[in-house]
Amino acid sequence: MCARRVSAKVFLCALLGLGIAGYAQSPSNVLSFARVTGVTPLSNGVELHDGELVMRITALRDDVLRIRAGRKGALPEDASWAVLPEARSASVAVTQDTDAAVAGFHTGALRVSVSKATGLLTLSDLSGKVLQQDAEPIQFEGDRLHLAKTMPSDEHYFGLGDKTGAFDRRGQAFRLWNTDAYAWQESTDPLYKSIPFYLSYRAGTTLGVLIDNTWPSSFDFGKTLAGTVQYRAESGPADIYLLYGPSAKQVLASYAWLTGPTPLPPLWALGFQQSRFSYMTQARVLEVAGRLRSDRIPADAIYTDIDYQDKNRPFSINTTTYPDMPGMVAALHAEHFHVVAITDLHIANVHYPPFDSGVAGGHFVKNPDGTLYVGPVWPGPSVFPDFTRQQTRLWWGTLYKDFDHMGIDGFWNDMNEPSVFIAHLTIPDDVVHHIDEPGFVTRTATHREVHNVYGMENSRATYDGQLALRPDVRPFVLTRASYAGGQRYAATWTGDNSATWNHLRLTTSMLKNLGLSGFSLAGADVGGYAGTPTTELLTKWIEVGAFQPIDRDHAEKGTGDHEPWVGGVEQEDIRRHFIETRYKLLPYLYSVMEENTRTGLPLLRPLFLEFPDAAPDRHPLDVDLDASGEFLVGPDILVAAPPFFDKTDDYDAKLPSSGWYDFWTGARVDKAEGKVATGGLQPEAAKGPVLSVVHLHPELAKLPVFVRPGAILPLAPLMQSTAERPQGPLTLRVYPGPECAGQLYQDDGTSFAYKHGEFLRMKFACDASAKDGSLTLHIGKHEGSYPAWWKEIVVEVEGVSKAPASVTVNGRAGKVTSSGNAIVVTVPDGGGGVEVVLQE
Ligand code: MIG
Repeated sequence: MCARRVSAKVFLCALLGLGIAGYAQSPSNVLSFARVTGVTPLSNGVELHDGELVMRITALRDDVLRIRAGRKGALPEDASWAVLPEARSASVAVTQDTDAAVAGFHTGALRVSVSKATGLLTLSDLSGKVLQQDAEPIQFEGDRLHLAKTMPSDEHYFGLGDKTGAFDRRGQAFRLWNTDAYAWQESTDPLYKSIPFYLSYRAGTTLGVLIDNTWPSSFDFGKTLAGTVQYRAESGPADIYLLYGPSAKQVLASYAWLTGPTPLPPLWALGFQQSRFSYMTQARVLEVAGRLRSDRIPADAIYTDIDYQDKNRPFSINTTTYPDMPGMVAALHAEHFHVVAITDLHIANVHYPPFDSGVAGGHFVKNPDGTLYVGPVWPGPSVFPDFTRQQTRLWWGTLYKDFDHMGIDGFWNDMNEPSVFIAHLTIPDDVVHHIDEPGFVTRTATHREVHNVYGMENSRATYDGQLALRPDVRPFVLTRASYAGGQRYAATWTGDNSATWNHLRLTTSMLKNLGLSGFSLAGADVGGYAGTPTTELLTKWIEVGAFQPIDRDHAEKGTGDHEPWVGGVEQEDIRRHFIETRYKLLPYLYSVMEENTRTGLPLLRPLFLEFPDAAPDRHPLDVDLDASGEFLVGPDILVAAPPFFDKTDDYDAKLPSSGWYDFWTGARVDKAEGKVATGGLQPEAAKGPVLSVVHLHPELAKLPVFVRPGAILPLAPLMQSTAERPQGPLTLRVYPGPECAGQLYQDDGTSFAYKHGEFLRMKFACDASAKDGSLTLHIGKHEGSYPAWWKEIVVEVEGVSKAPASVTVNGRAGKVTSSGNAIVVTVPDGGGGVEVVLQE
């Protein structure tokens, strides 16, 4: 028999951690995998036994392991909502390492060993560096699961989606239970999403951990029990994936391999989006859209919230206030707006087509006694689709037919935790769902089991429904609730934030953690949802939002207006400038999003992702207070917002290497003082500490933004929407420095033609290493068949004060002008590649 090690400490934590009242499991019900009594080598891993407990550890790749464990000699079902079947079934051969003391194996990258005497698992790299160490063996308490890992004092934890609080999860604890957390605050938990994936990061070495279990669960990073990371699930499988870096970038790439990347979004989704709960009439929608155009605020999307519907019934229209929705959509399209309509998942419990067809198809979840479950939401008594059934998702997709015919471009899936207006806030635990799904054993499941994956399957049904209705158009879905892997179907936002300075600050860590959890397309309501922002707050929020992936201005019913003109012309001018900057940067932003589909690297990045070596001890710079307001936009742009927006004190931003440039002026930033330095074509090599510090003074109209030395940024002429074809040249801003390179990706922005070669890809590189003081810029040839909008490229070499002696373009003399801190050369680009040589 196996030893049953129950620490009273850990047991008590179970009660506290999940807050289950009346929990009185007898300790005799506790089974720990506390010694190894049997070892079965497998070609791709090992299977271990401890009495009735079984644990199988396999290698999907050399750097990705999976651990499954179960009771009664049985492994959990091999099925997943999160992990792609092709990843789950991947396998590599391993070398067995089992000896008298340990059972285990190694791959080309990892070694796993389980102590035969204690059952404790150690994961290390091949040099022996420990990546994860069990503090307690895997433990089952009845149906409950408990894991405990040691917590080195220099280890940091990131991920778990948009959980709020400090960016680093260390010292914090979280519950996974999707919750409509209206007006949540910094300490609120749980929130809307459950993404059981985190990165443990220690001096540049990263391990990703996905625990694929949809039941109510909790992660505790040393809050309850110092020095121990604990995971608990109330039930469900022990099904764990370990993703080795060592770089965080590699872990994110592996996570995208495991759970699927974010599909390439339509270009317009990266434009400015305007929303409110609600524009009460069609006339008001058109008025707001018209004002955006007449005030020349670039914008791409406008949202209709629940009041466009008849009695808040999803898939209906209030024809009194929205008398001609098709006409409205057509008018908005003519003005180059895309329209996103909300379509909540709850269906009114009255006879109307979605209800009647849903009942006929058996698509709504039922009470244990077989009657329809009816709960109150916005339409009043409502019924709830059984989204874990493939047939139900297909039916849900057909509900969009009329809106699709009308030309509505995107759909917003709100309330899908799901939210129900009862004290329990959601569907009761015992309501019966079905899992009826290729790859799963067909069975019923309680709401409690599928709750955390319900919103993701709602957004999946919407996404697939769009694809079925318009196979040639990239869908856009915005979801509030989700689960690991949900990035395959929808963009997301952080729910009902508040119009306060603190909430603007929180967007940075929430969006960083979402990006580290697979969700690159994420935003926070610009201006804050609950409450009315002050003029200054709205201005600053629009400035920061312009650099965040989804840039959507949104507000709650009953609050003052949030649109960019609110507060007067002077404020509007500031805000316009930032939104215009976003539009000029769209070629860069879109190229990063395309890269994301291949690499899993998010658009909004923490500093440590790109600069793991910035601090001498290799701790993640983002955890330092004076860098906590900073974030990267793609690999090259750093937004250095202050740690606290409402403090007007000067602050010292940390730049994670030396030789950065000011994005706004092109000037090089002196690493010591923050003074502007200009120089020749070949910036001096970095001296002294790698990190540089810039002294900054907060100003309402300004947001400090810096560019990495060695970046080449592609910019477009200003447009009022992405539907315009840019008029004028492509601009390449060259920031001389080490590893100087850039890229550009373009396509039609809406269809899947890029999959058949209709894209345009270009690579850029610059070299300032020649001894003669020259700088050479290589503009790559056009790859792919999508035509460029430009015939000329304006090359701006930043941070250069004196005009070069000569310029050649493909070997012929060219003309150069200087402008501010840059020198400018205009070159023709016929697609065959250009070489520009600037000679001092
Ligand atoms: O109970 O549709 O988070 O963005 O405007 C509120 C109305 C329901 C909550 C969403 C919010 C949306 C609002 N919804």
